[in-house]
Amino acid sequence: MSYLSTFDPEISEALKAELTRQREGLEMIPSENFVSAAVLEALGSIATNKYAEGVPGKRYYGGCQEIDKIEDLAIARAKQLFGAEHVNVQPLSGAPANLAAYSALLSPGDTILGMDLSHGGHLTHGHPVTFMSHIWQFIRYKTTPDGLIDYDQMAALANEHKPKLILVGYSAYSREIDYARVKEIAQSVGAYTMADIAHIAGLIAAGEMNNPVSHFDLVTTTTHKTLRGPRGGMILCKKEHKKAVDKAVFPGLQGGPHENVIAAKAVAFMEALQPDFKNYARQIKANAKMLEEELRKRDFRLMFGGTDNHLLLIDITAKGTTGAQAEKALDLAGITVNKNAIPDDPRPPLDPSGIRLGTPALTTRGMKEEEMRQIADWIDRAITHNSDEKMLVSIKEEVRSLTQQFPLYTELSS
Ligand code: DSN
Repeated sequence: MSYLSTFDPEISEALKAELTRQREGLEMIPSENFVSAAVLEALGSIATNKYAEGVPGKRYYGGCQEIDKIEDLAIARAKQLFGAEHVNVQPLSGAPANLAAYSALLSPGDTILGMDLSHGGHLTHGHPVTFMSHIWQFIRYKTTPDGLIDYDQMAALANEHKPKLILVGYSAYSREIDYARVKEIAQSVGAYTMADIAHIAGLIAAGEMNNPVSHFDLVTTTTHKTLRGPRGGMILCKKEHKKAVDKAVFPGLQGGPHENVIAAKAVAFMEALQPDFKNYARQIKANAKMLEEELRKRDFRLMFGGTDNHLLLIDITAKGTTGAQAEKALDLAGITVNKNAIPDDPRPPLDPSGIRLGTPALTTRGMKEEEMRQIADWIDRAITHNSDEKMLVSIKEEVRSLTQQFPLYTELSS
């Protein structure tokens, strides 16, 4: 960072302060993680200088020999990780990957059946505030009162609306997904299938959750959540969709791929192929399960009946507070979570009824069940005393001393 601190002290100082924040706090936003120093190095590399529109071996620019090697490695490793027939590693992130996936298989005006946002879906799965919702007609299924995906409702809606695509994969849903059942429903109405595995990609790669890749037409993901790579996206698909997917990404929606990010993706995929990544994924789940148990003991109202993955969605109004108040109190206590809607939430999106929390980043730091017990206690104390500033500051001190036992980025100067 010496060049940066000399040339641009303002940015340098902000980055240093952010490093301190990441080191001293408990990162519990389930979609966040800490990449390795090797991933950071690739991300900050000279590959950012290169234009390489097209795909390896078929570029619109000269000088792509090394870039082709990098992108080919990223593709080969991603195929191996997920058992995919084809992978496009160029999507800039999850939302562009989803847009490209829809446009690869559908025509404007076609119908997509996806999960309601408040039941755990994602904005890009058809929320009316997105531009995509003007291009395609989205129908939404929900979860049952027990908190499981309502496959019967999915089947009934599929029958009624004859969608061209059925979509699963969620950003706030904490249970396993029955891909074979979804495939069956899709086949009964001649629909394509797509899974957005952004949140759980690392767990799937490690064999810790069901893998949709062999059942489904398209699978999209980000690379920066449980997969622990750089911020980015990718699309995995059957060979028969290769051409359509590649064309949809470029020239359909994107220009030059970010090859430094693709290099960092390749490094992260290599990391995920190591035997140790399996232990990491297992521990993410074990930590989430321990948090579930400890929070349940303290009368937290957990949505969807608990967790099978890395996250928990909690109706925090049952504790006499709101999502925004809880997020703020926990922030002051050094615990970062995000406010989140609960199913059919009567409250507004900027101050919903829930909070969402997860264990991938804590697990990367090496924290285990014992730390989860302690963290559940801090969460409870912070929520119960959310307007007691002294209490929140004292929790923050305790949090800081725990984080010192789990050093982060020792390779980087402070
Ligand atoms: N924003 C991501 C998340 O937090 O889940 C999803 O895109």
